[in-house]
Amino acid sequence: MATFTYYLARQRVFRCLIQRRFYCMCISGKKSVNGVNLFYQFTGQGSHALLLMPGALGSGPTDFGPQLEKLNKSRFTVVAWDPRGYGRSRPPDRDFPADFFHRDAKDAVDLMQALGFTRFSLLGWSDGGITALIMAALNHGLINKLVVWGSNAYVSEEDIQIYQSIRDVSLWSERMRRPMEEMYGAQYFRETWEKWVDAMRQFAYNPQGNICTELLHLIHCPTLIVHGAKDPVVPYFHPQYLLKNIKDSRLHVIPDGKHNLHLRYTSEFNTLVEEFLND
Ligand code: TYC
Repeated sequence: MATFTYYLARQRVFRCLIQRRFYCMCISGKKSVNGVNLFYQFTGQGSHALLLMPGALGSGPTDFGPQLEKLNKSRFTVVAWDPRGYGRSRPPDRDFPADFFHRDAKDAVDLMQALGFTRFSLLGWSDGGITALIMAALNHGLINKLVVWGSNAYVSEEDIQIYQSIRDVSLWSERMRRPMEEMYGAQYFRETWEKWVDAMRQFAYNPQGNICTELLHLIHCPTLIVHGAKDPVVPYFHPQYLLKNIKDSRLHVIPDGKHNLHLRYTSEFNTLVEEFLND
């Protein structure tokens, strides 16, 4: 933590507009990790460190505006990162080798260690939650508590059909597509999204569509699984599977929540998470 505090002192704090609606007194920077310059933001000065982990093609500013702005800054030091090839962690362009979730997990651990954190909790959304599950399973001493939502440990036939139905971004609503096109440009976004869908479909060739099921029993930290009952892309059997296979886990369902429940039901989500982390 000392290294990190020293590092902070040398950074410029600025108020940045995120998601067009939220302001965050965030410090941002890039850190060279595993040969890539990873972008991160952080805010708050609490003793409990948190890492916010975005979803597919996501980034700190696009995926976590209300968390960066509103999570309790005296209790938490909140860090958000952009995985390699996403958001402002470019170059490089994103690719999807078979082990890309494990690669993200190692990048995230190494980034937090490079920033001087010796113990922290994880808030992982969707793909970020898959990465967080792997991190928690493989780094016991490092991970304090875990929160995941919209995540899956394997790919089923139903998931494959959902992936296929959203592969063509020209069929997306303007509201969903525009922020991504603004961040990436239309071509990079379209091509990278298609690569992501194809990579997810590859998991179907693993036994039982495995992504990280064999690691779940290694997760020992307290785990909160959140699910939106109206999530159109992640069926309910996924959070149920996580609940059954992670020892110290509990499930909280938000009845009207969809996939982006933390953006839509911010105060319910933030309160739930803060209570779990403070507990
Ligand atoms: N995992 C995606 C993300 O990280 C969301 C998603 C889940 C998309 C399931 C399609 O069938 C799907 N945002």
